[in-house]
Amino acid sequence: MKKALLSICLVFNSAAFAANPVFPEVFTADPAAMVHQDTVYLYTGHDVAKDNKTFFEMHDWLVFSSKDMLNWTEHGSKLAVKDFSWAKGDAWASHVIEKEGKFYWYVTARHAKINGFAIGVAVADSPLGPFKDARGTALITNDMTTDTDIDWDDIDPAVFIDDDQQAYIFWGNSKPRYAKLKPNMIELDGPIHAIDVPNFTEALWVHKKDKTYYLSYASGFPEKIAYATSDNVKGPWKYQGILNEVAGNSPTNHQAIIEFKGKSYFIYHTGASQNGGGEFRRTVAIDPLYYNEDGTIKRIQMTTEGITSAQ
Ligand code: FUB
Repeated sequence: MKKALLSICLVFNSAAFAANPVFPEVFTADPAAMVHQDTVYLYTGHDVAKDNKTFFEMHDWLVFSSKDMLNWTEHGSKLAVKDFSWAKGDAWASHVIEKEGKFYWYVTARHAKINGFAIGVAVADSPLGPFKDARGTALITNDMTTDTDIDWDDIDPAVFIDDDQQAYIFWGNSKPRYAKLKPNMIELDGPIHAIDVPNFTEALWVHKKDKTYYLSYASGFPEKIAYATSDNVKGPWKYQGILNEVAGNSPTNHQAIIEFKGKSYFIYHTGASQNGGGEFRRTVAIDPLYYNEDGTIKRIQMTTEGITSAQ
């Protein structure tokens, strides 16, 4: 009996937990994660609204890294709106990707001279920077997309590099869009295309597993994360339904999906922090993501416990 009790304790102690929210001391939103070598780099927005009744207040982006998804190192703020001379505020969702040893950080910010939101890109030689504006101008501005009445339709960049090394940038609010990127990663290469998926709001993310391309996005409002699949990065996309329900206490959501050391992860934000969380005071959470045998994805189960090493 004594022996049995001891072995139960050992098993319990060997399962390390990374509870949600992952970083309880700092309000983080709009996660974008990248695996580089043996490390996960997590890039997030940074909610600094003093109370939860006004609107987003976001000035910079933060970086975290981990070698096991359980223990995280905080690297602090590595890019800010003030690093882009053409921008005047609102450090909204971003995305980082590596190509040929350079790290490109695509960001959303409000343009200082052209009405509306815009997308810019910074570049660095390391995933931790230092990052510098790669162009000195925005890559995408609101006047390049004139098919909506809103001025926040050019937000939430997500970049995907296909097996043939062609890079694509996806983005949008209300209207999902994509365009090819030139090999230099800092210029569009050709026209902007529309994407046909139902009930799209924002927060596109593209990933590939085996031969299937997955396009996930925030749907409706309050937002649920939905997804679609295709055998081509350019579509057409087959709608596959809801991947994640409305997250606690937050009408927005924004996901990153990665595979690391053979396991898949769903990284998102909620307003559920019991330390003053809410719509404009969000925190990043991580839960496991599981595929079905037919390649569809099981509905995410949002938890307080988060992931364990025994996942
Ligand atoms: O964080 C500001 C905006 O809210 C993001 O750009 C959207 O994806 C939503 O999360």
